[in-house]
Amino acid sequence: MKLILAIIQSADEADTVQELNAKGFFVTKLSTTGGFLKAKNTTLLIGTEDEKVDEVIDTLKKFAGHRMQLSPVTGADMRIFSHTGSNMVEVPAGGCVVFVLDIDKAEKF
Ligand code: 2BA
Repeated sequence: MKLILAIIQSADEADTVQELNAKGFFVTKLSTTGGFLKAKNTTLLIGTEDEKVDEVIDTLKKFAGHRMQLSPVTGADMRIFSHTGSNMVEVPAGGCVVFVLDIDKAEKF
């Protein structure tokens, strides 16, 4: 048995947890704060069998990992991007820090 501790961006929480639940994983969400930047983030606790750890990590990568995503350009930025003919711009999103811990015993009662 393993306990996966995943610190993700709060914006990615809903989709990530929904996908993990749909795949049958149990998840606990904690509202946390980064010690360095003091920005809110979310820490997920996921207890699972050893052989399912990779499936959890793949899901975290897909739904919460670093990626580029399209975002609408607004306000003053419109002038900078108006020459592209699009009001959408690619911005970096996501980011996940994962720890996998060995669990000696897990019980529910
Ligand atoms: P990341 O390394 O991607 O970390 C994102 C968040 O994940 C961190 O938020 C923290 O909440 C958690 N985290 C990361 N590594 C951890 C660890 N070893 N133990 C416990 N929690 C951990 P923040 O602390 O606000 O850090 C935000 C970003 O600032 C970090 O992104 C990293 O790029 C930078 N950073 C953090 N601490 C730093 C330090 N001491 N010196 C230089 N840069 C630092």
